[in-house]
Amino acid sequence: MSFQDADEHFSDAEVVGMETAISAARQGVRGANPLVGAVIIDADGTVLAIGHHLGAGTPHAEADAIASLRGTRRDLSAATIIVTLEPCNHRGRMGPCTQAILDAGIGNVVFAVADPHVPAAGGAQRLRREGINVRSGLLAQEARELNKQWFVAVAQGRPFVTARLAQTVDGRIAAEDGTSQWITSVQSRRDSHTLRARVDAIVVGTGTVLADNPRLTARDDAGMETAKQPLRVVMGMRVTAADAAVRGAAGSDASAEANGGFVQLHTHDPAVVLAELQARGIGHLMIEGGSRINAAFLAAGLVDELIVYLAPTLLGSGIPALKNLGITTLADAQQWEWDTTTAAGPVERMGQDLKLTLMPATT
Ligand code: AOF
Ligand code: ZN
Repeated sequence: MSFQDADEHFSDAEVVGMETAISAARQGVRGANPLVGAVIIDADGTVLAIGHHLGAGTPHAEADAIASLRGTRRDLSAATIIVTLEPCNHRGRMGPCTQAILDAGIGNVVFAVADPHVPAAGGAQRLRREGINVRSGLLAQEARELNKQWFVAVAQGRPFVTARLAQTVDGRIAAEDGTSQWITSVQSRRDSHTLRARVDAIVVGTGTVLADNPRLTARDDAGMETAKQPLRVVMGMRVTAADAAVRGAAGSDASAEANGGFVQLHTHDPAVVLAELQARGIGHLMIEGGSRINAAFLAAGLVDELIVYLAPTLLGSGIPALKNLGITTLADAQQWEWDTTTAAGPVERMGQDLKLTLMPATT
């Protein structure tokens, strides 16, 4: 049953409210969760609160907006909460927002697009059942645009996939002799650790394990493991040595180990890796190389976000960021676009480096 109704009427204040909610959503970071914004307006259109979701594991936009009203003890039965996504109806890491809206006594809900994520869906129905006036479809296209790759990943029933490349201007991730520490700046590496702490899992190929022996943990500036750790995944047939760092080095933080963990998947097929990780409840996967794994996911069209740390250096030879994508003529080039949907923008300075964020171009 769909609540998308093209004939729905919205006031000018609601339209402006939704525009504000979309702008607020841009403050967030995409990943397992979409970018979401929420605005609460009074019956006369006065904005009472603005909230946004910062990313998986943090309060949802509705809860953020409602929290900023705490202590005002206002009757909100004539107020409207305007959200860029249907309020969730489940208890995942957060939520359910339907309950937060009911508890706050807000009488009206306007949202842009339905939540296609099955466990979270059904919010509109629940709110209606509880007597709340619910309308949807306002600026639906703009709201969908904000999270278009997230909608693709949810529709395909797989994790959201970020590929991270750290390379020279000429696209090399190591020199001819294999040296690769460090191509990018300390700021880029710090940012990479922030990313590692945010995702649910990181995958590398067996070749990277053999060449670099990475730990794949998220660490702070002092080299200490952060509280939240990703699952460390190695894909490929070759054996990961018993003493490989990725298995979890002796002396590493026990609590971090507990929420991280290690698994090897004996496959070269990205789709198999994603299916396995989806089954394990992974919502956001980051690919950290090497060139063969990067290319395999890209060639399969299974990358939702590309983050490139670009160092102002040249190697001219050495290991390329990507192995063959199977493209032989320009007309077949993969089309990507700069990600202009977030407040951070598609280009950021990371010390001497540039951090570029891209998403697949809409065809
Ligand atoms: C909302 N408001 O701001 C967001 C929603 O793991 P959780 O608890 O954070 O739930 C994640 C799911 O909730 C996500 O997949 C999507 O369906 C929805 N996101 N919902 O009501 C929000 N970020
Ligand atoms: Zn929610």
